[in-house]
Amino acid sequence: HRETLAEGAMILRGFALDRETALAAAIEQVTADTPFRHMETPGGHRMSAAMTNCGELGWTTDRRGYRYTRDDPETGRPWPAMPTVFRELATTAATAAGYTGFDPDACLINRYQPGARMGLHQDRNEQDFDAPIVSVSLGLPATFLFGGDRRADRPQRVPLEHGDVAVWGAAARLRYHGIAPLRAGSHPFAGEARINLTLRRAS
Ligand code: MD3
Ligand code: FE
Repeated sequence: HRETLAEGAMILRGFALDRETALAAAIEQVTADTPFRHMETPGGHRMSAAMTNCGELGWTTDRRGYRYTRDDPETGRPWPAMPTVFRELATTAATAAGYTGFDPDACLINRYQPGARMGLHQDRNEQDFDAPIVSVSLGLPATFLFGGDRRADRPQRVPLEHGDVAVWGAAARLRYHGIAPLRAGSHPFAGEARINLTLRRAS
């Protein structure tokens, strides 16, 4: 079912569940080619979530800044192609949330192990903010922090579980958001981890 968090922001509970076998195989295939790594922020901090990408463009950070690149800086090769199951899940979820014509060119894959978190931030490295963003939660549950238009706005805490898909755009596109430190546990899909797919139109 569909839960509205705010104007333009929705959670489709369990929307990815009927594709979990194909999703697991696709994640395996991408991460074998271009493994998870802990990136460094411009401020010199190691990100606690491990990341990799697929699609034409991949989000990266290092001492020089946040940006999208065509090549994996670790291997010097293009990011692997976006698996069809990712693209189809994203466009279907966007449509179900009321955003037609979503065509993602970038998929960031985040892996959270116990204690990993993501501080409050806005997603603003994309060329235009007209396209929505689709996020797929897999494995261990997490607490999503849904803030406001200013960093100081106190975030709402929203549980995200295996199979949940969040879609946000329009008035919610630049809302501050983050993930609270992951609690230890085990889940049949991903073991002692949470995996998040964030699908975006970067260019
Ligand atoms: C934002 N990832 O990679 S996406 C990111 O779960 C990122 O790994 C988080 O933020 C993660 O940039 C959160 C989940 C999400 C869900 C609903 C939202 C982000 C949202 C609604 C509005 C704004
Ligand atoms: Fe984000």
